[in-house]
Amino acid sequence: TINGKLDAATAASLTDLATKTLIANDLGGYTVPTHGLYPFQWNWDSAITALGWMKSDERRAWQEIDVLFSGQWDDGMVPHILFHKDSTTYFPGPDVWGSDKKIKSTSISQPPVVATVMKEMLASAQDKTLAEQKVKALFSKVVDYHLWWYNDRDPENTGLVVTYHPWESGMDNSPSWDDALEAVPGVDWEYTRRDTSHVDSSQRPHKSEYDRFLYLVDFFKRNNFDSKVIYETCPYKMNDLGIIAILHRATKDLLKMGEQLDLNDARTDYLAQRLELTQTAVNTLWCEQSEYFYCKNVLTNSLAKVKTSAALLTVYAGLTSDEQTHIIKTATEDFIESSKFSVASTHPKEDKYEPQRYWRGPIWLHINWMIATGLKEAGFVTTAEKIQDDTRDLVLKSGYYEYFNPETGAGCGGKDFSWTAAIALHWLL
Ligand code: 2M8
Repeated sequence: TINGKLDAATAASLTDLATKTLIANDLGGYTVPTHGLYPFQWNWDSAITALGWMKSDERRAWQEIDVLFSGQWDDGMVPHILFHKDSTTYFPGPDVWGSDKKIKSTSISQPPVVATVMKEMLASAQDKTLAEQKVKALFSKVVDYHLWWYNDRDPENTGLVVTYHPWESGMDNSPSWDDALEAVPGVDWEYTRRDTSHVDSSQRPHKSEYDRFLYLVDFFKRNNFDSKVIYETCPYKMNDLGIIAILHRATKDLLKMGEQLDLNDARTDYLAQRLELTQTAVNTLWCEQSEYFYCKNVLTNSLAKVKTSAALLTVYAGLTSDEQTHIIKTATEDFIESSKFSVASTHPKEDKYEPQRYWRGPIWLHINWMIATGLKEAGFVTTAEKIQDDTRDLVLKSGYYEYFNPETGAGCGGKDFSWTAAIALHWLL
């Protein structure tokens, strides 16, 4: 790159490739993350992917969100996977999850970035009439979704929602979950994974983790997806900084969209109260000694003291005090300086850092976009631009892979990946 910018011909060919990647992954109204490895609609992938569609087809971008909400449960939950069509290339499929909804789905959600994405789509839309019409039609569904997070996952008004599954965090095998997962039994039945037939097993979670992931899936089914019972008895309950930060930011963005289009109702006042609770409660995840935010195992009331990039999202969420903002900015720079490419998902100096094993080290472009967005808004433009330049270099070097090795910049996991292409279109090109 020249001064971090691409020459016009390179930018045009990368734009073309990214657009073609989305088209190739389009199954008619929803986009799979990549064929084979992930053959369904994933919640936060879809939201991020809509940002990419905005560059070539605004109607198709809004349709992505419409189709995502077509799978919303009556209680407001938007599932983490919608199994629109059968596929044999992924495990665990709809039968293992066992939910009985009109559109088959999983029974957990994923980081709720969708309202933030919609706000960006509204702001950047060429077709404002379409955008406003879509936001108006979707608004109460998104409010329902956010209310579900706060009421279902924080019924005691602690200010911090809980998550019941590492797959819900989207950061599947982050070292933040290691201790909490140890207390979860493994399943005692045989199963065949599909992920390791698409991707080298050295880049995927271990069997010991899958055994526990599946135990939890089974646990939800055995308890008939009963929110109250699961809240009281789930053997895995975490305060995940990723979900908490993304939800907080998205709730603020939702309220701003509502104000902008005059869509406020009494329920938005309630969401504003929830924001205040989180703003205070997040400090229970702050460790004074190490000057860092950590996820918390709610069942043992202990912080998972491993430095991951999820904590860097607190600035993007606007959850930090002025002092904490500076500390997290410095911590982000430390992440950046500790590997050739940034931002590693686990700090490279951590014992548990593994540069190519999924969420234990590799770089994910949508996380980079969120971290950099937060820093830029907080006035740290140089650091934000450094992240953006690194991200561009990764795409230039390796293309639209699922995630990237922070030491070598090599692409890992699935190829021709939707959210990677979408972030390039939205932010890099
Ligand atoms: C990964 O998670 C799925 C389960 O949801 C899997 O490994 O099978 C995660 O990276 C998650 O964040 C992502 O949404 C999904 C599809 O890209 O893949």
